[in-house]
Amino acid sequence: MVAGTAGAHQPRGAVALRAGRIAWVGPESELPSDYRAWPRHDLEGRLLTPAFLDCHTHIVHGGHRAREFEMRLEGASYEEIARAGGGIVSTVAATRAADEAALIAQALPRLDALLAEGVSCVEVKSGYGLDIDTELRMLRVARRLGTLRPVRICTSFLGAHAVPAGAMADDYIDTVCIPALRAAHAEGLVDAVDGFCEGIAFDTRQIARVFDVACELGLPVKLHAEQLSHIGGTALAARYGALSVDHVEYASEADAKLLAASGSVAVLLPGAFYAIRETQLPPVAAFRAHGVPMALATDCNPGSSPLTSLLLAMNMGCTLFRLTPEEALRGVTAHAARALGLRDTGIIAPGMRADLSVWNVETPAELAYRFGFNPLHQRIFGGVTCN
Ligand code: DI6
Ligand code: FE
Repeated sequence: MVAGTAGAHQPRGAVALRAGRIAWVGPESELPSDYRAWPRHDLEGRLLTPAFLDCHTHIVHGGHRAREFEMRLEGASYEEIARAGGGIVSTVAATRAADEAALIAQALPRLDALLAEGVSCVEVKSGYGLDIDTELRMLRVARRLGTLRPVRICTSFLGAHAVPAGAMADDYIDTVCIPALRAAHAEGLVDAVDGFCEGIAFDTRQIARVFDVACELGLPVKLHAEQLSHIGGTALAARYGALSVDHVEYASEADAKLLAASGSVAVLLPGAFYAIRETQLPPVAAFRAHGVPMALATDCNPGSSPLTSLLLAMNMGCTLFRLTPEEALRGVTAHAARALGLRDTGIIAPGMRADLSVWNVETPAELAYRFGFNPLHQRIFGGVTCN
């Protein structure tokens, strides 16, 4: 299949797809003669991008937290709600109560909303079980989602997300988190290991104990770090060669240097910044200056970021964090792929998977500039047109 495409003011481009991979890409005028006789799919000048990847989500969870939204409007902060027994642990109760079918039924509309905007790969975290059974059930559900829709799912084990009510953090790490990680890994359910390093969650020493097990199992790590305060999660993650550090509003210039050296991606989550009305901006200028790749994701979760639009995350990344539209586009494609450790997607180049999105726009900037509008024309997943 050959897809002819271009922006309005660009020369027409062409991409040759074979067996689910990109075989050739370049100006249509230079299309090698071998490909000229192939069936052709004319995109009529539409913009073609790599398929988007949402590299940080919690789409598998039970229930919602609209009441907390009201409480925040009445003046309570995200941290106050968490310390009062709301927040993550309240979603834990709803998730434990939901069986596999119920979790799938609740996650599918969220997944479908992402796919409808050109996403073809979604990272899904556990972390609302905080017991062995429920953590494994969440990850099984995440894997199932990948069989129910044309999408690639990457799983992250997030047992170190919150301390369950009545438990002590260190005890929880020993008796639940680490055994759950080992069991989930044995079942092939874990692509990466994540944690929440924060005053209301786990400190660097506790996260390091989980990361040590990840290393022993040969699993890459990533970390929710420096979201609400600066407690050293970024430096810790860099020491473990993390794929990504996520949120990072409170990260410093020194952290940016460490990330550049470790090759970790800074995943910016403007939906959470917006929803909890954070005022500390992530150090975008330092990330740029030191060459830290920046990704953007929805952080879709029922508390701090009930967002199921990666296009809106791009707009917010530009408007709130002052990313350029090009940085936003890289943030949901090449850099998002890197944040997931994927080397076969995120750019349009020979040998890459034929995961592509076709847009009813003329320029890449149009993707980030509108909000509340979906210009997707078509999604191509593994070389197959999905809609
Ligand atoms: N940071 C987040 O933004 C989500 N988890 C985390 O560690 C929030 C999870 C929630 O509020 O339910
Ligand atoms: Fe998160």
